Amino acid sequence: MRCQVAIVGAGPAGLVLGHMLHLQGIDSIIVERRTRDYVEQRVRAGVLEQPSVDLLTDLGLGERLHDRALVHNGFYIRFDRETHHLNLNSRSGRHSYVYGQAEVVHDLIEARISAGQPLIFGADEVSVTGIDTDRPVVTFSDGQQTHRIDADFVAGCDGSQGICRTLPPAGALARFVRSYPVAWLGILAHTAPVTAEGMYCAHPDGLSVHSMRGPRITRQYLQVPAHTELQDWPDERIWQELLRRSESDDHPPLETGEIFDRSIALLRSEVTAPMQYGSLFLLGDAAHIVPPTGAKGLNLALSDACVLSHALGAYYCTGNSEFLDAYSATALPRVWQAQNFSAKLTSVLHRLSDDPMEYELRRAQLRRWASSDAEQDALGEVYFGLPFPTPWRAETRT
Ligand code: RFL
Ligand code: PHB
Repeated sequence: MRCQVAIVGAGPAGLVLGHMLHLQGIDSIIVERRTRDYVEQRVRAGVLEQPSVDLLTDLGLGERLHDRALVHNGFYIRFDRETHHLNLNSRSGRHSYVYGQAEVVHDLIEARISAGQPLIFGADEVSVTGIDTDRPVVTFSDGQQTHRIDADFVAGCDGSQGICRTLPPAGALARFVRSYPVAWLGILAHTAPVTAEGMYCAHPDGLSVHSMRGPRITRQYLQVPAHTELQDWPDERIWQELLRRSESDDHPPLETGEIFDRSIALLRSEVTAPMQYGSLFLLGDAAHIVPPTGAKGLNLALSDACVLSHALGAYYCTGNSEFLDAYSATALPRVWQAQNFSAKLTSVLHRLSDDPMEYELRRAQLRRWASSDAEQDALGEVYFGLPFPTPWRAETRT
């Protein structure tokens, strides 16, 4: 097989990139190691920024999204048993949108298939060679025979556990890493949300997050120690802890009910720089990981795809590789803004140490967020999403 861009991984980064390339007449093959069902049912993110929704709408993928997404003006924080709504859009008029990652992935797979574009699920033994040449090769097995894809470029969209991030020689890319001593235990439950928009409860014993996917489906998280086992958390214990951390004097207690999905994810920040090497480009979680606090990961995957698809568009349209060379330099500043935002939210909302001074400093910041319009505007600017960097498109439009 031969294509211009071989894409490894059919998560949000790979699927959006594939779709944007198709719209520009650039052919790609997406190779995914999991099955379609697995990819479409994986429970993960849920909060989309305004630029992500604008992009998906521009790409013709807005119909189901606008029909089903919950449109939010901000979020709630709860501490000292009091609930505060942070209205983050009072000046900007922008929003966040609650729409499950599984839905985004479903819409993108449908679009790919109806456009007749190649998308290979269940690929085994995926390997990539020749990234230091202009003839990289992706091979994979379908269980019976090995297939070979010759491409001009490889897009590594295979997430934080994938192979692409390990391909460049040792020392070629720098890695910035911060691990946190905590994880999020996440559940989906058949219960009604306790507040109209998502809520972070900064309890002295640790964070609980109360988000939603619909009028009768909640997505909730508990801060737990990093090496927690799911088997130590039967439903009763999960509800007891969610109830305890979210107790308040101004709202009724949480509704409890059937839990139908549960998982644990470690909190971690990581950035690979530059996000490219030879003919390999890294996108999304393959290039960087943010802790889930602030809901940035999926949105960053979309902004990377946007930057790379425009750079590839410029290359195939004009033969000019200047924007491809600048891919990492263009994408990284937004990645660091998201890292900064997620790190700040993580440190204020979680209990990360037993130091009483630390707790008082966190409370002081929570009070600022709850009481200051200026603080809420500043939070909203990043929470609703900084603009996607698209230098080539901007230039050609003027
Ligand atoms: P993905 O989604 O991990 O997709 C990578 C794909 O590559 C496949 N793959 C391979 N394919 C072929 N060959 C190989 N060798 C392969 N190795 C792997 C995988 O099967 C998979 O299909 O990466 P991508 O596309 O970069 O997307 C990133 C997002 O998934 C991630 O950042 C978000 O889920 C993070 N995140 C959130 N982001 C948000 O923007 N808003 C949120 O509200 C939000 N909440 C969350 C989150 C992540 C969480 N967890 C579970 C880490 C909440 C949680 C709890
Ligand atoms: C979610 O709804 O999954 C969610 C909400 C808030 C976050 C992260 C994830 O900070």
